[in-house]
Amino acid sequence: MLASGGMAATAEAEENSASTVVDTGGIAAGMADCPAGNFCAWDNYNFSGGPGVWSGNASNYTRWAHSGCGLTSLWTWDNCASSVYNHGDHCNLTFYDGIEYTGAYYNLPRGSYLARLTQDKMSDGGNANDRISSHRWCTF
Ligand SMILES: [Ca+2]
Repeated sequence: MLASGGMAATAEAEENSASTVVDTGGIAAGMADCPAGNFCAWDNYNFSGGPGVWSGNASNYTRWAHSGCGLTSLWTWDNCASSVYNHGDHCNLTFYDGIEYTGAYYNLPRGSYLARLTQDKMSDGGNANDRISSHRWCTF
């Protein structure tokens, strides 16, 4: 009896888990545009608008054009990202407010993503939205 009850509870938990995946299908769809081995950024929340895709370090986002970022970013990725995904194969990643890996930063573990950067604080306590100007792999 106990074992049977336990199994039922497990099956129910799996169903709940599956329905959660369905609810976030839109998010997963955007994230699927980020190929394995890369760090990706989108100019809107929930992985929409982009992505910018980087397999290596990027010391200065003004060198990476993206029309969706508009005039305030001079049509580059500088100070533009609103959601990000570390889809790297083997490393964590740090992104920075300043170019050349300077200023406030945020440590993003491998496999982690941030769907709405207004909700994530950088090292100076300010939120991370529209601030990223460089990133580097394997920093922590
Ligand atoms: Ca910045």
